[in-house]
Amino acid sequence: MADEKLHFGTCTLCEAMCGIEVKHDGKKVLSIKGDKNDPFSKGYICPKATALQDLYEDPDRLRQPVERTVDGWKEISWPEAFDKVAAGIQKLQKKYGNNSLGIYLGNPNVHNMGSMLTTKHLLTSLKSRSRFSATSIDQLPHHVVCMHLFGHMLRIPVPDVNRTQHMLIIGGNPLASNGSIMTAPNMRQKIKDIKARNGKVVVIDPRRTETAELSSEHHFIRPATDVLLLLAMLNEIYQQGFANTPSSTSTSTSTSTSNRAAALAPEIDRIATFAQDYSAESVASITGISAAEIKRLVKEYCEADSAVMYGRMGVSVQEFGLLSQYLIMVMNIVTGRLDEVGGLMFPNPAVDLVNNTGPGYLGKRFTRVSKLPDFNGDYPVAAMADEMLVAGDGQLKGFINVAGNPVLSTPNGEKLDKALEQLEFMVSVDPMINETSRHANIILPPVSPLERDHYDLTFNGFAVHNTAKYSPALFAKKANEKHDWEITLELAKRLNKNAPMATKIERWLTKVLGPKFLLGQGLKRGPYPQVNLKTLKQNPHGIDLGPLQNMLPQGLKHKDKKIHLNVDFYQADLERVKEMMQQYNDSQILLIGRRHVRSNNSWMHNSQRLVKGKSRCTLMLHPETAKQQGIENGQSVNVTSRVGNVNIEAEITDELMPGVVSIPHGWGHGRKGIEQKIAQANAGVSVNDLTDDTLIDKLCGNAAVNGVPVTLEALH
Ligand SMILES: Nc1nc2c(c(=O)[nH]1)N[C@H]1C(S)=C(S)[C@@H](COP(=O)(O)OP(=O)(O)OC[C@H]3O[C@@H](n4cnc5c(=O)[nH]c(N)nc54)[C@H](O)[C@@H]3O)O[C@H]1N2
Ligand SMILES: Nc1nc2c(c(=O)[nH]1)N[C@H]1C(S)=C(S)[C@@H](COP(=O)(O)OP(=O)(O)OC[C@H]3O[C@@H](n4cnc5c(=O)[nH]c(N)nc54)[C@H](O)[C@@H]3O)O[C@H]1N2
Ligand code: SF4
Ligand SMILES: [Mo]
Repeated sequence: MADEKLHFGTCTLCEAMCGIEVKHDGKKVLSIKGDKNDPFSKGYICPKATALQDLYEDPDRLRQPVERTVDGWKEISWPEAFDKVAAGIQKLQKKYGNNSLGIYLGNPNVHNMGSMLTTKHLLTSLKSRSRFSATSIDQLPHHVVCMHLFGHMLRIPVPDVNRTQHMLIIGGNPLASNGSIMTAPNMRQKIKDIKARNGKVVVIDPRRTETAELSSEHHFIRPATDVLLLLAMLNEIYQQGFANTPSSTSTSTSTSTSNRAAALAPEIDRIATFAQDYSAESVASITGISAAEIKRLVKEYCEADSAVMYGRMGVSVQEFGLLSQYLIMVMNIVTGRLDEVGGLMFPNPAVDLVNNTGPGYLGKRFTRVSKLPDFNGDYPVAAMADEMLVAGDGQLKGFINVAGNPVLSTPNGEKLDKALEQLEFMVSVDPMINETSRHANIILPPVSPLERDHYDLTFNGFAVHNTAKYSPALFAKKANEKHDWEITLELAKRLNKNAPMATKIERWLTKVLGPKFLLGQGLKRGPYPQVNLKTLKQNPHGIDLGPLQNMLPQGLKHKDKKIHLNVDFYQADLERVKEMMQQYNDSQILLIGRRHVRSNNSWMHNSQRLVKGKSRCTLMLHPETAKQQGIENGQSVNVTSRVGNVNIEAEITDELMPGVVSIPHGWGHGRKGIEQKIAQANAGVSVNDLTDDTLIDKLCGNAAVNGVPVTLEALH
């Protein structure tokens, strides 16, 4: 057809950064396919990419601000909405103080170029320390470990999956998630490639996942006991003489002669005794992995030509998430796998956030009620409801929620639901009326992904191959619609009239020129002279910047260019491990989460093409566990935890380890007042009505949503 056109862009839904080729007629999407010429994703997309069209067309998506009134939601104009929001915030802060306004930044912020470049203005203008984000139910441990060791929270190494011979995946399911803190489209092919070059992929997971099925080997692990396995593995590395560190090489049986990373770590010798109390035998029964298997895992990992150990959500969001991620990093270092081809390597993105942001800090301040540490100015989400509900000086009375749905996505969602209901003033910057935004007085809706310019500022920093790609918006937004960055800048302007002149100029320039102006500046400061807005526009499929390169020691951000192992800080947490081991109750049934390739956290369930078919919000459990509990397949089960209970259909499968049950997160659209017809018709229940806001990793405040004790009761 004559008026068919092609547009090239990047899918912003998950971390994989897949290139897309959109056929359109200028107004409507005709088809969405993978862009074969994208040097990074090479044509790969998952089923969610086509749902970008559904987000654009969704009749339930708000196009204009709405205000909650006694007669329901009323559309109001943008100027009126901004006036009311600014007045509401100012009134509240005048009455109760600046910190009485809480702010939550949800995950889609980091997938949105405009938000990434302008949110700082909103945060400054709000003058509140009561900040929260999804980081503290996610990758917080990665940030803390990398801040300590390498000197910056974003200097995070990723598996060099394209070249490794041995990959150990602990608590990650990239076949469903498409990878995380490892931007790597088409992990199915990458795992097949590792196996095809006689390499090995080993998965440690309480569920035999899609990834485990494809891998060379899978081991069930009892949820939230990874720290014990990891300690035993570290101990075994030394016991078997595989530690390849400067002072141990002379006695080591390892064939490698130099370990550049370990040589940069002054405290490396202290690691030799770090895990000495944890033999493979001592952890076998609790973890469910035999001592012989632990020893073999270590031997094969250490003997491989190249190898990488990678831990993700399953390990991060549990009670020992931080110590576990530390142990994973330390093992990569002592075995000589850090900053080596086929090991754990540092990406070198064209816009280098590491050199443009602060290094991060842990525990400058603590939450008022539960005394949990902040990280880089963000308090843990697990503390959010208490800060709203517990009366006293500093109590949160108002809330601004930007691109988040914490009622479904944070622990003890039911409690947060109630907390939001009693606030004096709430604003949501969100395109949907959902479980969280339904509590807002005013909702400010941004446009959908196909209507925005995009350059991935976040995930190029975690990519397993260096590339750069910019795409202008496919469709221009309508006159009455706004971008996230426009909403942010307008609020900042109204709330911070006395900002310094430099801030005012930057806000004004961004408003006039758009965030791509800031992107251009970022590229100019970046490491690749050949990458700028002009060359990116000339290369709509993206520019290939080559495989990951060595970055040590120059990539280290500590002034002394050393790796700071911070042994004392992590060693102190072993007390907690000891206690856990002594009190361990192996008869408890433990709850874990799961992801599905057709779902995306809590917000893609209003797309018919993604939710169609059998309900995926089921309680998975092993036949043995089902039998013990008198539960039959398809039966409704009441699942109860310390904080709540849900009724959910049983799906009996030997994919799960006995004694473990799994419910996916992000469902539970059956609450009143939600306006997403397809999601409501496929409501499911929220696993976060069971997860416990007091179950946290005390070392950093990260939520522990894996390994939650529950009881089951079959309903008749
Ligand atoms: N039990 C359990 N809980 C979990 C997890 C788990 O594994 N188990 N995973 C956790 C993880 S890793 C994460 S990242 C969090 C996610 O939790 P959140 O960060 O709270 O994100 P979502 O629940 O996905 O909600 C995203 C919201 O943003 C809106 N939105 C989408 N795009 C945009 C946009 O461009 N602009 C704006 N303004 N809004 C937008 C959507 O409509 C939706 O309301 O959940 C966490 N919660
Ligand atoms: N399709 C889809 N893709 C997504 C998302 C989505 O919701 N849907 N969300 C995106 C986001 S925000 C993120 S952060 C990433 C997450 O990316 P991943 O971390 O790869 O995602 P999960 O599927 O949560 O993988 C966690 C795995 O840990 C296992 N696990 C649970 N408890 C334990 C435990 O105690 N020990 C061990 N060893 N394993 C355990 C689970 O069974 C699961 O297989 O995915 C991103 N991509
Ligand atoms: S894998 Fe992620 S980035 Fe790629 S198409 Fe699917 S949702 Fe989009
Ligand atoms: Mo996440």
